[in-house]
Amino acid sequence: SKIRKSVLVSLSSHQDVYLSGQQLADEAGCSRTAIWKHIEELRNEGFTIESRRKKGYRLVGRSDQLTENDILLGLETKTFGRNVVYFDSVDSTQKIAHQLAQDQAPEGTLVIAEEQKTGRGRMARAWYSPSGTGIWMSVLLRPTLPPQKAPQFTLITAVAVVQAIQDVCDIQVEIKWPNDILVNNRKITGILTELQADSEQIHSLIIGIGMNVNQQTDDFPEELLDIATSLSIAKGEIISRAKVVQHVMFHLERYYKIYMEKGFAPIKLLWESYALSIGKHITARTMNGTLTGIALGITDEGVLLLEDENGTIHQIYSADIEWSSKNL
Ligand code: BTX
Repeated sequence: SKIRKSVLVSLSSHQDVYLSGQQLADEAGCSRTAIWKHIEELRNEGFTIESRRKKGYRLVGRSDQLTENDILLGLETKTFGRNVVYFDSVDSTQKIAHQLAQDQAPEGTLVIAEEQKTGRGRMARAWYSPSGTGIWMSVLLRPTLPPQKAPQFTLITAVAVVQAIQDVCDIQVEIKWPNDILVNNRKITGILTELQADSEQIHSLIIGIGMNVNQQTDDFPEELLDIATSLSIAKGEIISRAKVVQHVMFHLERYYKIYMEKGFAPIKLLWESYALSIGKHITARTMNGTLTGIALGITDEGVLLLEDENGTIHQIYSADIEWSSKNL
């Protein structure tokens, strides 16, 4: 409910002081009696809210944490997310997962943090990963495959994330090739696939997933205001992060199995059904320059096909995509 969300937002942004029932009621636009009921409801949902006579209410803690127990309780996978390595704060879960890969950690190991100090995106870009509101995690896989297959895992992960979001939030999301998941044209999730490999074989694959979950509009820094959004903004409710993690693990494990048994074709079909860019006029900025044309689809390898004005079809392995004004 809107009131409950308002109460929670007020309490969570003033965790060091008590807020009176009247203050909360004013902010939520309801009566003090209603506030009292919503506080009870929040307690039932697992929030620890202290109340003091004449002082008011204070949020002490919340059950929506991402520790090993929070993730394991309700997890329906065989291996994915069964070995959880949790941090309150870390530089980057990718970095930790790379180390764990070297240390023979089992496949499906999940590294997750409340906060990343230096979360990263592709090409050394920064990924904003504040405490308490998002999901910042890396999954370790060890597929017996040549390294050329690695980019497909970004697409497999995207399909798994889309299905997890649909399960938990039931909202419309779209994939933008290769690694963004969008809601209302704003980025809600970014995926970063990295690998340790020799020329013939992948040793380990580290899939980084950054999901904006409970941020409100005010929580994003200026430069992200127009490009980022969160599940909570889209849905209008506070979302359980642990539940989202569990569903992502579930679908990722499922699609990984399908992929290893049947190849990329079944995933490709699903991916294309969620993709935003197919059939559109796009601009692709690659390391070797900029191309414009129609996005035809992806190949069986997960490579983007772009047809330029002369009818030449280009294979694009890595790029940033923008819609051209020609679509309008
Ligand atoms: P990317 O290079 O496609 O996108 C990075 C760009 O996205 C940034 O330059 C910025 O414009 C924008 N951005 C930064 N932070 C956010 C955010 N929170 N929400 C929306 N947009 C944002 C995408 O890279 C891949 C990101 C993977 C992040 C995960 S988190 C767990 C793991 N650990 C780690 O260090 N990275 C991965």
